[in-house]
Amino acid sequence: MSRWNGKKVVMIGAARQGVALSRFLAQKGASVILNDRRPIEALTDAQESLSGTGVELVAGSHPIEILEGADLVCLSGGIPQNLSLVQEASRLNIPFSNDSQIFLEEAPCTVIGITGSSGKTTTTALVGEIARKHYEIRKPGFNVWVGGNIGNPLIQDIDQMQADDIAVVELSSFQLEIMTRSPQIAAVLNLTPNHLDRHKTMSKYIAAKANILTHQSPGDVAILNRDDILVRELYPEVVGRRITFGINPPHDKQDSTYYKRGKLYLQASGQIAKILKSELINLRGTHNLYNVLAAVAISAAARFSLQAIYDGIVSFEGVPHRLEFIRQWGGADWYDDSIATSPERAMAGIDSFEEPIVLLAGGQDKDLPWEEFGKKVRQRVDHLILFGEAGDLIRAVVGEVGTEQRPFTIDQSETLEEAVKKASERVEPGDVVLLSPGGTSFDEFIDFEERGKRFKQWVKELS
Ligand code: UMA
Repeated sequence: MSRWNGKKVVMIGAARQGVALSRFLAQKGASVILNDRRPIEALTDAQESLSGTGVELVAGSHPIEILEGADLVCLSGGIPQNLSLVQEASRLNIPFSNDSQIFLEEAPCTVIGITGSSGKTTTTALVGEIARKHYEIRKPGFNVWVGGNIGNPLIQDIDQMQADDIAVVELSSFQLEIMTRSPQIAAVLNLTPNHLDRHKTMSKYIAAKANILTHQSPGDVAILNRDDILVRELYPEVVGRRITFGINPPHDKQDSTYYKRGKLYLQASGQIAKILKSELINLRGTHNLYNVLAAVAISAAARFSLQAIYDGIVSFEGVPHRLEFIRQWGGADWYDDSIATSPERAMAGIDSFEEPIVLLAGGQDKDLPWEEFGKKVRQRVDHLILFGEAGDLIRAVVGEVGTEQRPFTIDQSETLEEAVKKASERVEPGDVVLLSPGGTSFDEFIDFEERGKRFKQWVKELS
């Protein structure tokens, strides 16, 4: 009999996480109410996918009555803590959980958790690639599971997992916010302002991220960015082994990865191993060099072979919508970096190129500071094309067009589709056209993936 037998669970949010966790809990004997503010007609996918599981769907609002007798309330990533239903559950002292917490409690195998303000998905996918290379040779018959915030909740696969498998999970601050479990191998890639509309203050945001390592045991490993001041503040939280990553070699013999004269190195237990030449990495930009250095450190923590690390990095081509090359048109290279939903990330996108840049920026703001982004645009962007809700805000920060001064032109449009047309008029041979918006997609699209897909489609249609 499972620990869920006879328990009453209220799951809030009926999309990917909510549906996967509801199904899991119902199969284990819990009586589950799945609640969503969307009307029932908008939830046909959830309804179909859960038919026969016994999960009760409550749609259209968040009625307080569903909390009656609840033993546990589970929150999907997109559910804010200030939702009245969540506050009422808190007042009633009903414990909270989510798919990632329950996954960590139930997973039979080692779990690698990866968080940070940016680079999570790329690093998670790259570690997954390295793990697969390692498992092919060293552990045939066992599996590598890659999921979490990257798109697929791994709770749905848990019954197929074996003790010698490994799970690589991307964890967001939304998931970590309420978590009281940490993975055996935990990485914090970087900490910059993000999601402040939800977490309100930077210290609350950092506290949420810190949960990835505060519940570790002495046998566990934490991988931290030693070039990031805010991440370094987490050093005292580490209870097990610490491996750091960063560009310059550390001054001591600490377990670490670093970059020196075009090559990446791993230093572990006082021994130094050359991993590979950086020219073999298929990803652009310094931020991606950090992601690779982090992936090497994580792989060392998981004891993947040096050969697997090398093979995994060399064969890794990146993840869609992250500085993804689309095509050449008008003599320019067009890139989709729709994932850049904060000014910080858009700046990393801009920094990935040496060529003259036509930048498409906008979308919806998350109450984030844009001043640095404004400076970066004035230094590096030749033509700025604004779109969506945040257009006016960004325009105010960048300032007006001056003579002999970047940006040479600023255009503004309502929609991304119009912005693509404007870009096609501005572009000159040798340019890079970059969608690295800095804002979220929710003013115009379901998510950044839909925004990226539509952008690619409109760029491919240019004639
Ligand atoms: N909803 C309500 N009431 C509300 C708000 C939302 O009922 O007040 C409902 C919506 O109607 C919708 C559902 O909640 O039906 C949406 O929940 P969700 O946003 O958690 O959607 P999922 O599809 O389950 O996506 C989540 C993650 N979303 C968020 O964390 C916001 C996905 O991360 C993740 O890939 C997926 O689970 C699988 O694990 C996306 C994301 O944007 C990519 N993450 C943020 C980021 O990376 O910056 C954290």
